[in-house]
Amino acid sequence: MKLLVCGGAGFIGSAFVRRRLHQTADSIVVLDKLTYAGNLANLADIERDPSMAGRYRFVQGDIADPTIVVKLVTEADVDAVVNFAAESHVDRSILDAEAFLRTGVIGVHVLLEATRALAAERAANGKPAPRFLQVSTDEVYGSVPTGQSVETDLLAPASPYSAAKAAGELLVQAYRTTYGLDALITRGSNTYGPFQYPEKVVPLFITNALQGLPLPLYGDGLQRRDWLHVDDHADAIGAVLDRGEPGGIYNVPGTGERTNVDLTRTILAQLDKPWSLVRTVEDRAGHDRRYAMDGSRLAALGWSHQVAFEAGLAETVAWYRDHEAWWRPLLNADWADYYDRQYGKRLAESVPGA
Ligand code: NAD
Ligand code: TDX
Repeated sequence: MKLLVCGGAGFIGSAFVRRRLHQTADSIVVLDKLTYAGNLANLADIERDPSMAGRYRFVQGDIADPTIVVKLVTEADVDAVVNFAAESHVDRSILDAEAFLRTGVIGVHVLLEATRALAAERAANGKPAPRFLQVSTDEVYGSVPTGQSVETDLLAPASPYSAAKAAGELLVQAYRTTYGLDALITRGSNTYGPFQYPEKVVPLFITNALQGLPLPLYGDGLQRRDWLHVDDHADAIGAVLDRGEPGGIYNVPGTGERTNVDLTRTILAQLDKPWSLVRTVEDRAGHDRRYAMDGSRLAALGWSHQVAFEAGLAETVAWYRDHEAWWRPLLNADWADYYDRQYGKRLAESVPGA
């Protein structure tokens, strides 16, 4: 297949591109705006590998820019568009939501329009319809006090981030219903692994601990997340792209729930660092207590987890320990500004972690 992968220079997108080029004969164009979270270093190993480099091309651009999107979707006659592009950090959406809506709603609309035009062209030429896969999140369900979310549940997003993701999804579903677009959605769980920008809790706590800096744990730390290794997430998206029912929505669960306190203890133990680094700080506004999803629809496509949580986390901790050259340059002036806005007051008012 000939794929357009939007947001392919980010954490999960780059894993998808790497694994897809390894596992298939696909050719891939990556369209990425290279926001603070996009990083060409995430794709450097592909450019160095002759078995993959010839089937890969990078284009810098915005999914909300119709000129570039029409060129890469409609004129390039792709077989599928896989959209990872988004502003992806809940805390930043609470500080300022505008970019989340621009990319998550307008950007998704631009991609859908270009894919709709391509579908019409292909239908006129008797060619198969292009697929559209929107990478979404468990956060669209909102907090789930008990049980597990199934794909038919109502959406109840709580943060500006998850509201933008839900809005993008609803637009995708509307294009499926109104125009018959072959559009799919995956809802992935909290993802961890190498190449994750250090704002998210796993890389933040690892890199802070490595530097002897405090670990800011929000509220009581008893919020629960179901952790999914990035390679498993990437392969699940591949399985849905290859074998998903037209119009299908698929949960991608992790391997088991953990509280943030448990997660923090495991990270510290793997780094041989003391609990005294942990600071209890003011909670995230609107903080979802728990996410949990049922994965039987995806399992029916033949996908299963390959990475157990403890092994995956140990490998991730080791990766950050060995790849300071990757993360250190990310801690620049923009990072310092964000860190101060997000954690300055919180840390000044913090107490030792319970
Ligand atoms: P990320 O922030 O690491 O990467 C996002 C990428 O999108 C970056 O490379 C960025 O430059 C690019 N991008 C942002 N706006 C763009 C635009 N307007 N045009 C083109 N490119 C743009 O995010 P991630 O963690 O890899 O997440 C990827 C996707 O998966 C997102 O849609 C996110 O909502 C979803 N998701 C993430 C998780 C998780 O735990 N990280 C879990 C479930 C779903
Ligand atoms: O400094 C912190 N302290 C803390 O206690 C940070 C950054 C987070 N946390 C807590 C908040 C959450 O309960 O850790 C948990 C995980 O936080 P994040 O890493 O920010 O992830 P989350 O908000 O759960 O969202 C993630 O999973 C779903 C991704 O960022 C989203 O893109 C994805 O959709």
